[in-house]
Amino acid sequence: MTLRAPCSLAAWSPHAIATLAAALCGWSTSPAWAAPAAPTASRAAVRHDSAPDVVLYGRRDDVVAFARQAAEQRGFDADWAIAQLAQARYQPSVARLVMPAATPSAKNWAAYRERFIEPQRIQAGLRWWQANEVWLQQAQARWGVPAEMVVAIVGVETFYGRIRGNFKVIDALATLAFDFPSGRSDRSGFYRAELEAFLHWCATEGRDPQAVKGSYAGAMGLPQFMPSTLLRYAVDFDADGHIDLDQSAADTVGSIAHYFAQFGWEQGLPTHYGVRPPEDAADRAVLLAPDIVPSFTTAQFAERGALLDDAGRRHNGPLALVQLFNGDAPPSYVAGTRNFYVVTRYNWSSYYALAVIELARALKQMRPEADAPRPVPPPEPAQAGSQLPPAASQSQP
Ligand SMILES: [Ca+2]
Repeated sequence: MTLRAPCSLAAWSPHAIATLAAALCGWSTSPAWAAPAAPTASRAAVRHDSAPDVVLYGRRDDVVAFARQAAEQRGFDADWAIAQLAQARYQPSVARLVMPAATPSAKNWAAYRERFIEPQRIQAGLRWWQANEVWLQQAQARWGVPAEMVVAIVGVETFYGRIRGNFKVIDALATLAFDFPSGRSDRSGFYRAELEAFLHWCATEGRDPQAVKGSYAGAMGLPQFMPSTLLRYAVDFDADGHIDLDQSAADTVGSIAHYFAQFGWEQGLPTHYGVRPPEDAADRAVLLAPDIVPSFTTAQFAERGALLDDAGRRHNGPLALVQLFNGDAPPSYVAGTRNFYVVTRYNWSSYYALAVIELARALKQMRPEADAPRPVPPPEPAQAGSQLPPAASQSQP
């Protein structure tokens, strides 16, 4: 879940060589790219991906100070944390991926939809649903979140586990925490908090931090939870004593449903309605101003000239006029409810939310009736060596 995408360069500096030597010899250094103690000073240009990918963090002063502070706050062993971070590597490709695209493409809902609502993902989703039906039913009963929504999240996030990201999470988070690239708004504070949460989780679960893989932003497992999200919202749904979002479909199902519930998912409430937006530009601007936050009654929609479908007109509660661009074609519009807003808490994008919702609807429509014999789609051969995620959680429409 969360975050953004690609591009930029810069050269491999002599400082990097110094850092490598320092790391290998165990002394401390503060090269320009790898910058010194003050968090806000830790901005470095993004280096080219052809630069050798071998710079360990070693015993950098700011990293050691971070580890000590994190250990004190979270109650894990400082020496363990220092030793783990000393093995982390700066990853140029992570720094590059966190940059905005050099030439942002026009937002295009139709193209975005096509990428996620397609036969292969639907078939994989139907199989995943059937394989995990018991857990999905239990989660629905407990938190009121429909099975198809949970299945759709896993489908959009990781294509049912095929695309989880192949970065060492500790490398990705250290790179973004200690050497966040210049050229975009600094989010190193966010990643320092995520790195702290990651170490906390590893210490609690007895995980080897060097062995955990995830996205370039540090999102992990089938639901692509960031470490802080994992600590806060993940649940041990199969009650085996561990939260495992990598291997346990049960924990994945429970954690996603719990996350939705915690953000206010309302059982039985539709996610959105059909709507024709106001023809008057000023009225349209008023309804679009709060973006995806449901802020208007059906009466206010009507006063501004927005025409809801029949179900929408019967709705009680606030609505948002959600606009999705289609490149050069006219935009699409939906009237989002509080439940639409809840889906955007998983990834703050209306395009993401509608993709999840429409994949969920397709899965539900394609699913054989519960009491009828079910044809099971044949399993597909396992796909080895997934590379960088075109994953939903890291993509912009
Ligand atoms: Ca478990």
